[in-house]
Amino acid sequence: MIDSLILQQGSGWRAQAEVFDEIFFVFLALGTLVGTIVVAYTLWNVYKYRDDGNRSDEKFDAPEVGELPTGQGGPKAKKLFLSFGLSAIVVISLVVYAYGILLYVEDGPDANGDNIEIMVEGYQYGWEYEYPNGHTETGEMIVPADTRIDIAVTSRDVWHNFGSSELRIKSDAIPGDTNTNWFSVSSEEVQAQGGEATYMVECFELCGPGHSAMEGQITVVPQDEWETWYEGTSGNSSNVEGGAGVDGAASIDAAIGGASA
Ligand SMILES: [Cu+2]
Repeated sequence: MIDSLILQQGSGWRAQAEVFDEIFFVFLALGTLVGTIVVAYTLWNVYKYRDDGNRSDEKFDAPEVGELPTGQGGPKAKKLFLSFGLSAIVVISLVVYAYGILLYVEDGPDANGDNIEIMVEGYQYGWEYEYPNGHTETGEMIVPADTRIDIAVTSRDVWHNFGSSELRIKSDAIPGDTNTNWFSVSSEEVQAQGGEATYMVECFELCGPGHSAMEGQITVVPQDEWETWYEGTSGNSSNVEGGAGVDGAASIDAAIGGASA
């Protein structure tokens, strides 16, 4: 069963968390490398040009205030252009790399129409999710693994911000406006978390006295389990306590009661 899940489309997709972790690592590694070189070169020059008591002022061609150290094409100019050139190469490479990878985050993986669209509505103080069949859940969003989940985030009262730190997703929830985002959790990850992957949802926009308690949860279950649960949701039934009748759904419904309290 696990093998068939791994072969599902989507298991090869990169999660936003993976992409952002890679960008973070690349910037950290490059920053450390450049920083080490710059500090080492500085220290080497401090040592090389130290005052050892044998100064010869006649040979020293110091730049004056307001003067660019061109050195009339001498070694000073070479160092200046080498330093600018290397910096430009590093910065431009990082811009091109980060922009390319962020385009993937923007568009998301190609789901061939098999994605699931969920409306997320923030309110003081909680989250309500509406599924394509009209079913609504409060507090806990239950989604299948290996599936691209598209969320359309809005608010019914004041400004909120729907986000999950672990999934690295975050969208403004603004009344009268809709912001879209996506996420996908692989079945390997669901298996690794014991058959049900959970991610904390928080409000990231100060929205009133209950803001700090405005939490929710994203629960990712295997696809077949999710389909059984979803078939049991009859369109407009809202927050049926323990009514889904699936093994996984019993704990799911119990959690809803706790999260929306
Ligand atoms: Cu809020």
